[in-house]
Amino acid sequence: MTAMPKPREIQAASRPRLGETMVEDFIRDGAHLFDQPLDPNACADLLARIKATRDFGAGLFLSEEEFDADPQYTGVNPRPGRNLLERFEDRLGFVEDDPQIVEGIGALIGPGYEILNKKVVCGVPASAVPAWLRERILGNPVNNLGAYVRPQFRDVTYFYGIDFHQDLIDYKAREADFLTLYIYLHPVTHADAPLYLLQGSHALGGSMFPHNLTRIGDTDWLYRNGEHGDVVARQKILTGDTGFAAVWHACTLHGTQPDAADHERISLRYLIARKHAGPVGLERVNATLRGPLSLADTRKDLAADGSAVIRANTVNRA
Ligand SMILES: O=C(O)CCC(=O)C(=O)O
Repeated sequence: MTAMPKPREIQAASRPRLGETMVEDFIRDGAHLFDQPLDPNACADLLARIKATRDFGAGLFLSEEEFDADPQYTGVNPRPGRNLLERFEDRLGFVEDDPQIVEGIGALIGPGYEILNKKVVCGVPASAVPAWLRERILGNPVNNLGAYVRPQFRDVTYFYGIDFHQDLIDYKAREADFLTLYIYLHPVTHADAPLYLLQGSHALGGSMFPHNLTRIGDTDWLYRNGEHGDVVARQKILTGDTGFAAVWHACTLHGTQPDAADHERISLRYLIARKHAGPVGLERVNATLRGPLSLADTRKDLAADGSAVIRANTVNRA
């Protein structure tokens, strides 16, 4: 006689598989927010180790004179050989081996995926940013502070807010074959520079930064991508607890406001690319996009030396 399924088994069998849910979420929203946090103890342990490496205060920054003596706007992000996460490689299993991450990402881009990039991202509070620097960067769309940080601390990316952008921005001429995985290592409230995600914005494909966005309600934005049309994208503010994890499409608009708390916000950011040659969920997602999958030019806000030439910011008005 066949054994009767137990109630928990019936529940599990009737629940859509995570991979399928993620593909559906990507088609609709361009993102998936994981239900279960990653191991909070492992997050707290990693956070303590990161914080022990430096004081995330004003001492991070060059003086104005030091900066002006030799301004360097490019090559100031973490890179192989200068990336704090390289020291903690053996502590990242709670992310990279987490069953929901492995299953979900595998469903979207297939097994054997490649980590293109992983790093610590810090939202710097206003109290830590020197007054001269706050004045200089006021209103800039991309306040990646790497240029102003002392070289020995450039193993982390520091933001004082970044306007709505696509992660495709850093990958000229590359197809949107990768995902971003973003993890909070501590609780993130409205004051801690949470991610602002524009759900559904991926639908217009790749688009040059800065983006054409008009606020049309409390949470909605009208987003236009030239000849590729427009879409109403809903703003979702990603507040969350320790271990909160989200993954989004390379064309999904997102950004942060400056950290309004009196302490830094520390997160992990992974870019994960497809390697699998067979069919993957992302192909179904990309088949629904109305715009290009790659861009010859991704941004027009910078001069040749990497300094900002456009001073406008949308997310700060959100
Ligand atoms: O962590 C942040 O404040 C912004 C991160 C982000 O949007 C990015 O790195 O693309």
